[in-house]
Amino acid sequence: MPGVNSFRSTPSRTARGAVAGLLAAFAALAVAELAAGLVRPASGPVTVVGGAVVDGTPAAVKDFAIRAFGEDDKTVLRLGILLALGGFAVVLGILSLRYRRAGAAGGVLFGLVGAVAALSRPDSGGAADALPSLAGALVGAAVLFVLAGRAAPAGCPPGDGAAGGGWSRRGFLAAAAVSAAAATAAGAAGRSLAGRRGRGAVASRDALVLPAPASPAPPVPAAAQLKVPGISPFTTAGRDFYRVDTALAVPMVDAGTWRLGIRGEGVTRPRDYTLAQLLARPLIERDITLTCVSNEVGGPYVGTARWLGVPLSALLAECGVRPPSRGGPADQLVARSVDGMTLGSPVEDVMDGRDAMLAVGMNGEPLPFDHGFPVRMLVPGLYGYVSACKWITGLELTTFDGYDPYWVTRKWARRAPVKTQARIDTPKPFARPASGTVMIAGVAWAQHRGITRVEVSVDDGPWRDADLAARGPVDAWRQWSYRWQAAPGGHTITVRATDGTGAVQTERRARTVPDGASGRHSVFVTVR
Ligand SMILES: Nc1nc2c(c(=O)[nH]1)N[C@H]1C(S)=C(S)[C@@H](COP(=O)(O)O)O[C@H]1N2
Ligand SMILES: [Mo]
Repeated sequence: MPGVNSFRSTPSRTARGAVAGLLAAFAALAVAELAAGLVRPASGPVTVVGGAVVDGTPAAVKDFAIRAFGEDDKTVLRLGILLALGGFAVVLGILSLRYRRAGAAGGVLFGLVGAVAALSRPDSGGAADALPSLAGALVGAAVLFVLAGRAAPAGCPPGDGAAGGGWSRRGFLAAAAVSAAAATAAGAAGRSLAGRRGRGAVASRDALVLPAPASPAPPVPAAAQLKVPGISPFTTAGRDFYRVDTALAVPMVDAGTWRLGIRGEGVTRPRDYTLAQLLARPLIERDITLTCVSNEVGGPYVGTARWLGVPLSALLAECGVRPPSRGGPADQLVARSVDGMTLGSPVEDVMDGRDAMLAVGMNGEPLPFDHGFPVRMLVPGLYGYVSACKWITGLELTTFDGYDPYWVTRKWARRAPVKTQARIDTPKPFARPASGTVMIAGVAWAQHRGITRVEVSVDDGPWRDADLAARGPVDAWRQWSYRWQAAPGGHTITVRATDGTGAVQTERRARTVPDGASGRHSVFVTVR
């Protein structure tokens, strides 16, 4: 019979349970990190669960996340997972004071969730990927079992409860300290292991010497770069270049062991290329603007770089590929990345003479890891999600009827040429410029069609021609500016572009899903 010391939940007792739960979760994550360092860094539980969340998130929510958190979306997701895990750990810890075995079993259950997520990742390295989650869960469960035993007061009711364990402040604190210290050490060891793995990739990038292009970028006239403060520079620096991908852990690919396979329908000579083989081919260098389909009207997910790469059309032709217009059986080119991402482009576009390429260089350097080292694909005129595969490792010729790549299974359009857009870079929304001459300026893009005109309207007044910067490459954006005589008061500035086909940018507003935002960018300012 329980005596005077029958089960009581006191604040300090609850706190001990919570601490036990959190320490167990910490130990689990640390051990998992260590195991992931040994197995494969991307198989860690937070990464795989995060990846599963990313893949399972509906397009609209993902789009919202990109909009709300921008490039911090991955940090926010990681934090969210850790917070959720922490919350469950606290609950499990408190529960385990009374139901010690059930608490430990709950911990193992979490490990199973991680293991399932790991095995279902498209880049899963096989059964071994489940190890980090399982090892972490087992250790976490053991830590919880021990700590819960020491956290529960002596004389608790027997049974599934804290039988055998007894509350001793010193015993609990000692066990807690030991587990925290061991977990910290395991976590640090895991990180250093993961870092060491990445080191081969870093070294291979450091050692890479980019060949000179056989076809250098046509010179961009100095007058293509306007000297208006606040305007986006013609060339976007690598560190300022937007990044959009689903990779929670940036793939660290060793250029020395990297291969690109080309196979599929109509590929009469399937081949695997090493990086050295690609670099030995005649390379082209081009200024190309890349845009994300998730870019809102006026949004930041667009940038221009000087890319160095292998012409893709010739490479495909070498493998026997013919575009549909010349009788080829495949109309979709599916690119696959080392992390299992798939992106599909029209074969016709890739082979129609535009500068579609497998890029190896960005602004004079090997690709940054964030932007796809060692090789990524680019097709001027198409949104990134249907063309710009980073960390590419395979090209498969197939049909649009036969295969839906990653984003298409998530409600994005199969085909997505970039929509003509103009953006006001300056003045910024809600700026308060002084009255008089105000420079309005920005960029406009319609990759592969080019920009022939940009017009500005103030307060829905008549459209007035903006000054276009000198004509640069047809695949890059074009700067524009407009000298505005501003009178005091609130004003709405709107801009629209006309592309090389003569089409004026539509005023019809469309959301980013399914094939890119449309409408015109407006900025409200208050002139002083
Ligand atoms: N492997 C891989 N490649 C990818 C993606 C991705 O998630 N994974 N995202 C695509 C999208 S949606 C865009 S807009 C571009 C962005 O390229 P950037 O990050 O270099 O700007 O990469 C594309 N290539
Ligand atoms: Mo994108």
